[in-house]
Amino acid sequence: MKKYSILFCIFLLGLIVHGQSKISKNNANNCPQAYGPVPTPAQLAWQKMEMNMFCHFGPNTFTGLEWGAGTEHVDIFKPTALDCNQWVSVAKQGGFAGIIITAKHHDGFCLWPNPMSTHTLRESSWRDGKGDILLELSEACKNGGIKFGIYISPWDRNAPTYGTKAYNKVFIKTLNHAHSNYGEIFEQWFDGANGEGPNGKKQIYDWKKFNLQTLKKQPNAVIFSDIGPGCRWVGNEEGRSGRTCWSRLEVKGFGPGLDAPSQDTLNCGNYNGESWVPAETDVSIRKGWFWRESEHPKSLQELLKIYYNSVGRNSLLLLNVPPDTRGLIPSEDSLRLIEFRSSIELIFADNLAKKAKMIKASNVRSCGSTDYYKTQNFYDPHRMVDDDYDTYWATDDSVYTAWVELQFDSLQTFNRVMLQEYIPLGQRVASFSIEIEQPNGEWKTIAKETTIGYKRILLCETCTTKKVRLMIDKSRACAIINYLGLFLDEIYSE
Ligand code: FUL
Repeated sequence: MKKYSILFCIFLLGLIVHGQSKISKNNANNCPQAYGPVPTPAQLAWQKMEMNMFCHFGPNTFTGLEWGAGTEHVDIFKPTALDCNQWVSVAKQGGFAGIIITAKHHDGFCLWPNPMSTHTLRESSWRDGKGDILLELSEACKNGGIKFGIYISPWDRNAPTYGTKAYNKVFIKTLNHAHSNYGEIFEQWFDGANGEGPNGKKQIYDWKKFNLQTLKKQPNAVIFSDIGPGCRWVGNEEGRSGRTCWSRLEVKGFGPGLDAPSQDTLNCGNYNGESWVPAETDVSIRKGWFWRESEHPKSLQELLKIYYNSVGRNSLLLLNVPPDTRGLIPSEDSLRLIEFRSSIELIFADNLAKKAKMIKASNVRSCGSTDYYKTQNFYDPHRMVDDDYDTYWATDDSVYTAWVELQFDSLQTFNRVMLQEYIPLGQRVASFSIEIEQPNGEWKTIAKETTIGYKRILLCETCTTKKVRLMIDKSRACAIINYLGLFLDEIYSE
């Protein structure tokens, strides 16, 4: 009996030791654990796209209206030289990773032969009713190696069933059709707008079913609405994300449209939001969303400001570039986009932080394993200046306040600081600042901000120094920073 008890004890001990070695093997590098809500793989891939192009195109392109009435004759839509490959080539030259097209705007006109509507390209005389812009654009995107997304307005001023329960079914079938025939859709855009007014038709949208239907056919689609679930409206159409911008949002009790949180909340997110719903900044390159002969693209300076206020503030930029009545993007817009892209490339070509002869930190997370990067710690602050997204400087679990100091051999001149938090593990930093050493040896704070998130670009005075510090003044869990850049922008001036 005693012999069996001893054997049993040895067996139990074996199980425990085996379990422990498994745990330490799984976390040999003492990886930080996720904090709060985190992005799904689709949301992360979406955030990394950084800039996408929006194309508002439809009857309004021909009438000059912003909101069509839904009574426009189908033959009004008659592009003379449509070429979706041209849109894709403009998008690529402008540095956009995807295109989102208004497949159906508020006037209800469908840019594809939607079987649920009689107000589509099929009923028009354009190309003898055989036209399908979703098909042409999705193929052009595929061939050009960029992603394809669609905007479908729930508000429909043409659908006879709008304002009745039956409309939700029509809308779900509309989604089903658009999501089944054009390959992978990276983003589904649900506009919350409804201009029916007090005496207009009232539609109670079944958002839950709209989302479920979308994910049924397009499981990787990021769903945009005022409150997500994939990404949220930034709260304005001026191209401005909040200076404080959490990717977290409190969605319980809220809905898109009239039930949305305040525009300020959408702009900044919620400190304690239970869901990961990052901000998307939608803004037009021209005054209106649809092309009009009388309007022209924004200046390079205006576009750079939008870039800094969106991509530079933890938001994705969705820039609307509307095709004209030919079905082409005018050359004044495409030339502006080429300037825009090359300016961004020039500004961020040379990360001065890489030249630092020493980068030291007040705390570096301890790492059990030495075999990965051989001599250096896995979480060493140098990880912030390598080009690997998945390596980072991290502090120990109990450390919420820390600093990193870069020391250079020679004086460096910069006026932009770029930072990235490793968001696959959540958003943590709530307050940080940048300091430089002055010629008299004293330190000076040149920026004091709150959130970082996926990407933060600070615009500061032009500084020349040999020492720069990033101060994490408050992190909500151990700090995890995967990028630090110092740049000199000689193009944009505020
Ligand atoms: C708004 C719409 O009403 C505008 O026409 C435009 O489509 C913009 C992107 O969203 O809510």
